[in-house]
Amino acid sequence: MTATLDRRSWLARAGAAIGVIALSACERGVAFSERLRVSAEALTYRSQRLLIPREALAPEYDARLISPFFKPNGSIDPAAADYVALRDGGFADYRLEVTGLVERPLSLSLDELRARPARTQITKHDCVEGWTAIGQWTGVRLETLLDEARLKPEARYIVFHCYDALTQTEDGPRYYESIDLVDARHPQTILAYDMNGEVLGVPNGAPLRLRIERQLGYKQAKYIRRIEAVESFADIQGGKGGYWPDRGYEWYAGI
Ligand SMILES: Nc1nc2c(c(=O)[nH]1)N[C@H]1C(S)=C(S)[C@@H](COP(=O)(O)O)O[C@H]1N2
Ligand SMILES: [Mo]
Repeated sequence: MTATLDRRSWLARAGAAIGVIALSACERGVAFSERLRVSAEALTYRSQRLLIPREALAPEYDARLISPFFKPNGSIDPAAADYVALRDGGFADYRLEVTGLVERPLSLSLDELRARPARTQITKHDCVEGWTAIGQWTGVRLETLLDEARLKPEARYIVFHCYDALTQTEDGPRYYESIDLVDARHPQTILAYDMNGEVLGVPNGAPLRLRIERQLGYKQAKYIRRIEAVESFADIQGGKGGYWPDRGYEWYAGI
């Protein structure tokens, strides 16, 4: 690749990052100028990170650096009736469905998920709002489940369908997100059921949430109901691959 091309792609990515900043909507309560300042400081760093190979690991931290408070953000207490019923039953009836372009669809209880090899990682969460928090996550690697379900060759993206809806009912559009197979198979991409050594609480996405450590906070789908392997996400909700991407955010939110 020539230097000119490198520079051009850097500018395109920087432009995309600015787009994200300008359109940020999950930043209620923070003055726009403050967001711009905070985000501008992050921009140089973020642009450099974008040049790192996508397979590279995100930094992991010492347990002493775990944030005393990990701010729950976005939905923090879903009110959809199906979620409330599961929560009231201590998630005993919860099943993670793995569907779509797979040879062998899965339906797994939390005990079954916990019986699989677990990965623990201490990483930094980075929300477009301008705050970060370091947390410890334990869960099953997404790749483990995809290999069990056996992806069909046409599968290109993994979609995460969540329980929560902005309207707080089952009828409204529910949160969803999607990632490609490079991120899906990344060693740090896990479905987490524990946070900081304890069972994941409702505010942070119980009973199961995604950790995908090379992307921004809004990609970290909480309250996962179903995982679907697809060839394209054009026909899902707004067609942009995620709740916030449908509302102007970048689909690829690399950090
Ligand atoms: N299902 C669902 N997942 C979600 C959200 C949400 O509202 N609903 N908010 C996103 C945003 S913007 C952020 S910053 C993180 C917040 O995760 P936390 O609550 O553990 O801090 O979750 C992301 N995942
Ligand atoms: Mo966020």
